[in-house]
Amino acid sequence: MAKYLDRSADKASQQMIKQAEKDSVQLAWDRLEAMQPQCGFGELGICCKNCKMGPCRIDPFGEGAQVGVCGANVDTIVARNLLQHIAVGAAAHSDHGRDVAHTLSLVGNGHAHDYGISDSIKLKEIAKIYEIKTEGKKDLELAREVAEKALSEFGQQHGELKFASRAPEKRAELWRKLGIMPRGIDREIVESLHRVHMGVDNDYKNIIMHGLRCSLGDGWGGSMIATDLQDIMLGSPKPIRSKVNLGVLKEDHVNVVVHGHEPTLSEMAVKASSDPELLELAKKQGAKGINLVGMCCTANEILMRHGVHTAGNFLQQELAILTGSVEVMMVDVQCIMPALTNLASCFHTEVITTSPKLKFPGVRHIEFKEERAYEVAKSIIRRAVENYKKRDKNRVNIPKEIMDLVAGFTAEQVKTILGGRFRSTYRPLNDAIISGRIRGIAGVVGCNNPKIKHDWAHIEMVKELIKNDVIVLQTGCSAIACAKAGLMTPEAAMEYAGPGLREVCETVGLPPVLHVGSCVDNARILIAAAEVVKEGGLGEDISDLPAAGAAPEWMSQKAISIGTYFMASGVFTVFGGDPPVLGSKNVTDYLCNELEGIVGAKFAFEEDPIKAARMMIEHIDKKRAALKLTPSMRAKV
Ligand code: SF4
Ligand code: MSK
Repeated sequence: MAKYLDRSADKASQQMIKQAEKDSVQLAWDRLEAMQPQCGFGELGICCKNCKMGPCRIDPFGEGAQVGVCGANVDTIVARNLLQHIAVGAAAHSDHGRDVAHTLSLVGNGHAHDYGISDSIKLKEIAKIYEIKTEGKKDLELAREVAEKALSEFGQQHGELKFASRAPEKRAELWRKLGIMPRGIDREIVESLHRVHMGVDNDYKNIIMHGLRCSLGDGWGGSMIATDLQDIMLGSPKPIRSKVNLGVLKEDHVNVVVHGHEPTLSEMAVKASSDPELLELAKKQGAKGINLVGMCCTANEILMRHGVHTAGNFLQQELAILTGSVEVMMVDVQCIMPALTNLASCFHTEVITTSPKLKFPGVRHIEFKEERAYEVAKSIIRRAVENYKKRDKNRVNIPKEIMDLVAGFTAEQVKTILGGRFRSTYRPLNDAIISGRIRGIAGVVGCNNPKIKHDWAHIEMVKELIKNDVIVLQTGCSAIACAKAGLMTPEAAMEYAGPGLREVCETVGLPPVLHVGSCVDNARILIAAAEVVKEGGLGEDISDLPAAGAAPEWMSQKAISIGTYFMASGVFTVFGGDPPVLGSKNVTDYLCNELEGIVGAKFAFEEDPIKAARMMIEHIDKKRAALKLTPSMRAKV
């Protein structure tokens, strides 16, 4: 098969990969090929470079060294490496949450005039969870107090994270009993780094249990703070129609791609892209207008709130530049390939960094300041407009592929859509699950990875799930993959869903696959699961639910943290590629078997997306049987 067909399931991406081959431009897939053979020790997680007595590596065939210079065995080394990944992922999400809380604090104190309070109902709800009195208080005063409380949870040393109280009581009690209730967000991350220092934690089970605690501080802490405080400031999403894939780039417009994760600046960039002064300037440059589109999770944020078009997911960031039509790619943090600037230098595209946490040598940096957010956004869009005249029109090659989707499904919105505006409730969802029209719920999330055909595993897995009446909630690049495949429209239910799910979708006009948002918005999935438990009739804990999670094309440390907090919250979770733990039989067995008896959920590793989907469905059926529910309309997979 031609390389470009093998590398991506997405037609627009195939076209650009073919173009790259013709132009001898290196992409992630080529760099992966050049990297072969990849280090087998690293793949298995059995190398350690935590101190200068090493690097040490364990012989997987049992003939050479079986312990590091310090005596650490394979179980310790593998578990420590895993904990390090979880800590890094949790840190990335949580630092995002911290920045959002900081912005809300500036808003409350009157120092960030470009933002305001967009959802005062949610502000009050969150204040209540933080046990802040709301009566007689103005929004800004409340915002100040909520922000302070949220910020204090990062450095909190004792007690429990407040948002963990949103989990079912039985789950919270289990976390307490196991000693894994997160105390403070930063505290669990720092303790993870302490434990992996040379000569600290040697017990692989003890190390992994702290990994669970650290990840819970992400899911029920940092990520949840990011999601909820963003909703308060920028608005809570509602179902919204939009378009996705590289075809959203426009030949006759100034194209600005915003890429990364944090929505604070991109929110202002959306506004600046319709600034009359800049539109006038764009016309003077010969462009018909300014076309701002998103990439990766920044895309998901502005899609959910404003319906801004999405150009693509992780493996399409280079492909967008290759179209020759991008004036500026504005990046914030996370999942920004260092390869971008080299590629951009072959075109007129300017990459602009905006966070002090992410710079490229020699690349223009326009630093984001919350206090003058709109001014910063405007200056970046202005640069894009001015760059339009440098575009080489002969090199413009924009794929035609474009797909409709509906996004904006939060835990609150699903409740309203199903229960009606005056009686928001999960009852109809629970009843549909109990009656078997909906067999179960799956969260399918995570990245792309050039080791797996781009988008293919997401699409195949999700199609298999909905065909079997499992409703799917999605975030991140996984959501973008399935949106491009046309799975996120109400009409998709007719074509792809099983009879039970189709009936439910048709009744309420819901797509069978719901776009729930960005990576931090996996917190919305946790809240939805907790709400379903609270509604009653499906057990007392998240682990009782006929539900499962998956990250079929994962690559980042954040995906490991997400998978871990899904599992620690009681959700059976399948990873599409093996996390680097297979070098230790004990660690693998602990994660994939023993933990089920401890936290009511475990991991599984399965690269074949159909097999993985069937494992999820089997698990869902097992939970249905335990709840003594009628078999679903499709009893057999
Ligand atoms: Fe080797 Fe132990 Fe140092 Fe790791 S901590 S590099 S296993 S000596
Ligand atoms: S952007 S973490 S590649 S989902 Fe959230 Fe996509 Fe994974 Fe980054």
